[in-house]
Amino acid sequence: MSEHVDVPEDHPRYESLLTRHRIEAGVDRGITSRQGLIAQGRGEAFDYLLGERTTESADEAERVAAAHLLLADHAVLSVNGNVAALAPEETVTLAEATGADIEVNLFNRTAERMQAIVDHLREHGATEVKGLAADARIPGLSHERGKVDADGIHDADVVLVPLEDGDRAEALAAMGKTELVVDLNPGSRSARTATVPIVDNIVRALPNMTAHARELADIDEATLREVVEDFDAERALDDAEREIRSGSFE
Ligand code: PTJ
Repeated sequence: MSEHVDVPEDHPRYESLLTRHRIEAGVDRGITSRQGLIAQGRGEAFDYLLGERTTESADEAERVAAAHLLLADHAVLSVNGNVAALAPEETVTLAEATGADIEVNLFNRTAERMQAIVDHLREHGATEVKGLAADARIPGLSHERGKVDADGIHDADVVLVPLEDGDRAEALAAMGKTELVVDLNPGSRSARTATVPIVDNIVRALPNMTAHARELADIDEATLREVVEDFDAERALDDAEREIRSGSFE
């Protein structure tokens, strides 16, 4: 088990250390896979290079993603073991603010981990969590990795896929879905496949998307469509790469 460690609030890496402890606790509770620790390390490296903040460009992408969720016929927030450990409450709050469904969708799927994540999300306020039915498939993906709910991700027109692996992001895009990807690596296949790549930490991206969704909630549909259509994914990725190259590091 991970030992309890008090992180001093004045530590320069305070947020980052707290995030690490949440992932560790996720592994201990059977929510996060051990590979999730490696994914977290990779994400941290990019976050460090980005200055551990939401850039102006990422903020714009989060606003556009919020507009997509509000415009969707059926939006689904996909949750894996890392997202469940890092931001369960923030996921539930975004779902409530946008009317989206929540579905657990794992790369390393086991029945135990699926159930542990569903229970964890319920403990954090989710009323309905999809993913256990697994009565449909993402075409082109091997058995366990391709399992989804027929009335969830399979049916959705807009899917938020945070920290996704490249294969699945590509397979979902091939199904014609509008894909909103949160990934700190602007060079990853998932980010490059996305309709809206959000190069930001999931712990900052979700609350910021909720804030944007609340602000956009009363805006007319034509204006929301303008927000979505004005977005340039290629430019967002270029902006992130530029931020990484020009960063000043502590
Ligand atoms: O819980 P499972 O079984 O579905 O497995 C989830 C992981 C994350 C292990 C699986 O999807 C995986 O192996 O993903 P990858 O291929 O390592 O990709 C994860 C991506 O997320 C990488 O590009 C990381 O830079 C990025 N990332 C990691 N932590 C964060 C992040 N992006 C945003 N916020 C983070 N906190």
